[in-house]
Amino acid sequence: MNRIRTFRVFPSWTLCLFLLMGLDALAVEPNPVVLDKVTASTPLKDGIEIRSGLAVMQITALRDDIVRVRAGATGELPEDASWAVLPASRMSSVPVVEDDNATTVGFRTKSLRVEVERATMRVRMTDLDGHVVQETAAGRPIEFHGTSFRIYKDMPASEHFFGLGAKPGPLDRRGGAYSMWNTDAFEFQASTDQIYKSIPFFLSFDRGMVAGTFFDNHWRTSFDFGKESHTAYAFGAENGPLDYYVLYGPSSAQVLQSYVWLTGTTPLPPLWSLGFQQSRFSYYPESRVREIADRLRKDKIPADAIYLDIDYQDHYRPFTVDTKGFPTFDKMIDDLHKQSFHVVAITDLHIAHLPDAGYAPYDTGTAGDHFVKNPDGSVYVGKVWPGPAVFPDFASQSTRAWWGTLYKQFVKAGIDGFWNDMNEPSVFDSPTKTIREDALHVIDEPGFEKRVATHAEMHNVMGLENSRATYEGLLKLDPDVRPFVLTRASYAGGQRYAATWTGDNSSTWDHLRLTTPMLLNLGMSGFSMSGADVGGFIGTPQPDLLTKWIELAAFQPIDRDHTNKGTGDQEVWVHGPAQEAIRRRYIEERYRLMPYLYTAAEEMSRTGMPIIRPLFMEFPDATADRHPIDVDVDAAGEFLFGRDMLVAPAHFPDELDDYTVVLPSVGWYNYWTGEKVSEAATKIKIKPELAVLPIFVREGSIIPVEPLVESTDETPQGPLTLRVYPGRDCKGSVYLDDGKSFAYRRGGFLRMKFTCDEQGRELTVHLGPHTGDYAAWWKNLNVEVYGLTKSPLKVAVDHSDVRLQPSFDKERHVASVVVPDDGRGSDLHIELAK
Ligand code: NBV
Repeated sequence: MNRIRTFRVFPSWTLCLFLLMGLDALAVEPNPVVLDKVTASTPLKDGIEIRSGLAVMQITALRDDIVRVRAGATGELPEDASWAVLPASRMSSVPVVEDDNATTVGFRTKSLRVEVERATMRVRMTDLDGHVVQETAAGRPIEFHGTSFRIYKDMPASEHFFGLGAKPGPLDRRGGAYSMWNTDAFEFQASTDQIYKSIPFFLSFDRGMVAGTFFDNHWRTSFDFGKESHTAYAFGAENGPLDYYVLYGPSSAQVLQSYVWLTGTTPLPPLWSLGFQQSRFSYYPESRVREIADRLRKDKIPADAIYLDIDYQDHYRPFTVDTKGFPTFDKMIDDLHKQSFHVVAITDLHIAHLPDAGYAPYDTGTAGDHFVKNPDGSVYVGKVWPGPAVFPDFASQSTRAWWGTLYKQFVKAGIDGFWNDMNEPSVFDSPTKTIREDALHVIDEPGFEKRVATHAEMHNVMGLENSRATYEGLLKLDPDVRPFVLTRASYAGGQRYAATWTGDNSSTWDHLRLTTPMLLNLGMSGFSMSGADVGGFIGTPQPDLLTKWIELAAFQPIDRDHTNKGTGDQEVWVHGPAQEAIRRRYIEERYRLMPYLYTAAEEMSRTGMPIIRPLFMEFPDATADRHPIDVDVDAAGEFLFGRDMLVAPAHFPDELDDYTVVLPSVGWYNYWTGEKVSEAATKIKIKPELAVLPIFVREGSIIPVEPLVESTDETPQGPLTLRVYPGRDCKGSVYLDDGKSFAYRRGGFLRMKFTCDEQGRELTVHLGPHTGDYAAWWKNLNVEVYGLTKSPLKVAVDHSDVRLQPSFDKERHVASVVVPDDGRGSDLHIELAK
C-alpha cells in the first residue's frame, strides 16, 4: 500500500511516558494526508482530475446539475461501485467546459461552475449567477487519517438542513451531530442518534435555494451541522470511499427528483397499502386474527390489511407456521381475502440455527453457503427470536436469489405483503447488539470487484439488501403483482424495494409529535412510503392520545396501528363508542381522499416528490428573510399532505391552550367548514378540540374524493367528487389504475387533469379528457365549489343551453352540481352570486 508514513521526533520525557504506557503507544499514527494544494490538474471531458501530492481527487458532472466528487489519499480513486446509486446514473456524464485561471482550476456545465483554488484546494460550486451552492470551509481542507477522512463546508447563518432519514429530533438538522450505524433502537427518544436506517443524504436550504448532498459511503459515517463549529458543517467516515454527489436545485422538488434519478424511485405501491392497516405483536391464535377482522367490518372501520407478527411462526422460525395456534392457516388467509383484507406476514432475516432438523431455510442456506462467516471461516451464530440463528449474506446475488425462493409457499398461500424486521441486523447476545464487525461477507454483485468484506463494511446495507432480496424474489414469483415489502433497516436507495416505518416508538404525546419531523425527513430522504406505529409501540396509549394519533396518521403515507406484546388493546374501538366514532370519522376521511392520496403516490413514484412535505417545499419564499417557514415555532408540526392540504396539529397535542397556525401567504380554505380563510390572515388562532384536526386547503386546488368504501377492494358507488377551491393557478388531477398489477406501464391507467379560472363573476372549471386505457368507475362528476356564501346563479356545460341547478349548502359553504363524464372532457361555467 502506498500510505505515507513519517515519524515524529519525541522529546525524551515522552519516551518515559511511552515506557510507562507500554509499547502500544509507540505505534505512531501516520501523518494525515492533507489535500491542501493543487499540485497538478488534468481536464477530463466531463470534469477534472486534481493531484495534491500523492492524493487524487476527481470532480465530474453526471448531468449539468449533478456533480460527483471522489478522492483517494494514496493516488487511487475508490472503487467505482455503489449499493445505492443506479449504475446507469452513476455512469452518466455530460461534457464540460474547462475553466482555469491564475488562481483556480475547474469547469463549467450548463448550470454550474466548479472552481478549485490552486493554493488551498478549496472547492467552490456556484450557479451561473454566482450563488454559492457549496464551498469547502476556509482553512479546513480534506484530511485523511489512515482510512478515515472528513470534509468541511462553509455554513452561512442562513443555512438549514433536512433529510438524513428518520433520525429523531427536530425537523431542521442545523445544530445537531449525527452518525450512521443501523441500530435496533428499541425505546428511542428524540435525543437518540443511531437508529434503524442510514441515509447519508441531506438538503441544504439557504434563503429559498436548495441543494442536495449525497455522501455515498455505507461504512460508519458522521455528520455535524454546527456542533463542532458554527460556521462550518462537516461529514466524514471511518473507512470506505470519499465519494459524494452535489445535486443543484435550486428548488427542493428538483433536488429530490435528482436524488431519485440517482438512487431510484419508490415503485407505485399497491393501492391497498394506502388503506388503514391493523397490526400488533402479535395477534394470536388464529381465532384472534379472525376476531379482529370481524370487528373491523362489524364496526365499519374501513381497513385493508392485517398483520401477522412473529407468533404465527413455529418457535419464531422464519418461513414456518405454528400449526397449533394457526390450525387452518391457508384457509384463514382465504377467509380474510373474502372479507377484503390483505395479509402481511413478518419474515425476519435470521434463520434458526437448526442443523439436521429438517428446517429447509437452514438446510438449503447451508447447502448454498449463504450465511455470514466468522473470521475463522465458521458460520457466525447469534441469538435472536428463534434462539441461535444464522444470517444470510445478502451481499451476494446468489444468496439474494435463494432468499427470494423462500417466499414460494407463502405467496402460494396468498399472503399479500411481507415485513422484514430486525434487519439492522439485531442480535440479542452480542455486546454490540449486532453481528461482530470482523465477521465476513462475500461481495458478489455486478459492478463490484468480487471480494471478501467485513461486517463493518456491510452492516449498513444489510437491511437494504435484505429488502431487495425480498422484493426481487416476490417479483420473480409473481411478475405481475406489485410487491409490498415493509422494512425496518435500510440504506440510501432502499426506497426502490420497500416501504418503511420508524420502529419501536412509544405511546406518549412526545412520540406522537415526533412522527411528523421523522416522516418528513424520511420523505426528503427518498422514503416517502413510510409511517410510524399508530398509537405507539411501547406502552398503552391513553384514550385521547390514541384518538389524536389516529387523526394525524390518517394524513400520513402509511397508516398502521401497531403495538408491542403485553400492552393494552390498541384497536380503534377501545375506549368506547364516543372515541371510536371520532377515530372512525378520520379513517373514513382518508378513504374518501383515496383518489387524492393515490394520485400523490403516483406522483411520488415518478418524481420523488414526497406524499407529505414540509411547507418550504411548496413555499420556499414564505418568509421575509427567506428562511424555511417550517422552522418557526408557530409552524411546528405543520405539514402538507400532497400539494394542497395543510395539516396543522397542535404544537403540543396534550396541552389545552390555544395555539397559532402559520399559513404561507396565499389564500386558504378551512377543509372542514369549506369557508375561505380571510386573504390577509397568515396566522390563525386555534382552540384545540379532541375531535378536530385542523386542515387548510390552498386556494387554487381541485381535490378528487370518492364515496366511502370499507376497503380499497370495493368499487366506489356514485360520482367522483371534485372539491374546487378557487384561486390563483387553480389545478388538480386524478390518477387511477387497477391498483395491483403493472398493467399501468402498458397503458392501463386513467389520468384526468382539471383547472379552474375565475373571471369576474364567472368561474370556469375545466374537466380534462381521460387519458390512458383504464376505465373510470364513475359515470358522473360531482363538482363542488367551496368558499361560497351564496348559491351560484346558473351553471352551464360547454356554453350549451343545458342549465344545471346547483345545490347549495350554506353550512359547508359549498355549491355542487353533478355532470356526466363521458371521458372527452368539458367546461363548466358557473355564474357566482355577488
Ligand atoms: O416482531 C416483533 C417486533 C415488532 O412487532 C416490531 O414492530 C419491531 O420493531 N419486533 C420489533 C421485535 C421485538 C420488539 C420488542
